[in-house]
Amino acid sequence: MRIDVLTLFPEMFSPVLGASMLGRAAQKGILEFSVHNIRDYSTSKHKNTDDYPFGGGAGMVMMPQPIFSCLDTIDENAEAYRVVLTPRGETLNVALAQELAQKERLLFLCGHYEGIDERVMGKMHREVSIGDYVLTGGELAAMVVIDCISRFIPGVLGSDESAMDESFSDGLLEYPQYTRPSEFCGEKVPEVLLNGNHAAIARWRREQSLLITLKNRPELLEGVSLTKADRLFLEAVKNGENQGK
Ligand code: 6GU
Repeated sequence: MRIDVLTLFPEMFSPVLGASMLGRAAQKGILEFSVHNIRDYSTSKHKNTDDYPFGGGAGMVMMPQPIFSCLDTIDENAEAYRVVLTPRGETLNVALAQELAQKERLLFLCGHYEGIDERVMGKMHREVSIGDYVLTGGELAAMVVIDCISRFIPGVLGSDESAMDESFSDGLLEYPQYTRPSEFCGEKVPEVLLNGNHAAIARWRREQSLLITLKNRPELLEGVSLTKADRLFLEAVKNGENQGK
């Protein structure tokens, strides 16, 4: 997948796109990143990229000219699926990440200042936010989106890793994990994980996922298909009849 990023702060991207899983995916040729400085495309004498808002008000607005020129240069045949990062966008979730992961070519425009000239929005396919808070710019949000979608692209995760078995994929939060030693600072790993009874382990993990979801994100339970055993378990927990945690 080719990923273009349009930003006023290209230097923010190299540490993230060059490291860890994303860096390895780029080395393997699975992901191909190209980060473009919007300022390079400004035709004004001082390479301006923002101007005062018509109608007045605080802050500056990103000008259309540098962004249009950049788009015309790097995506002249309009082949990329174009996403603008802005707090007014739809909120990123697993479904959106999976949808974006199917595209052959993605382009991310990072918003800044008080906003982007609305005529730019007509050139984009999607407006995306990463949550209900405001960042100083869309760069961190773009990196979050890129990282999130990369996990759904074949070959990015190792063969024994899976984007399927984790928090949110079945609508529940992830169960607790332990590794050696089986006792550390007086704290023991739950016995059920040590005895090789895979059905018991699966049930324990499911119940832990239910407990953690109930505690941290109870609203998520509304959207989960619960088995009869799940329902009985949650009832028992709510009635205070339960369970270690
Ligand atoms: Cl995409 N941009 C900015 N500036 N703030 C945000 C955001 C995006 N998503 C959440 N907050």
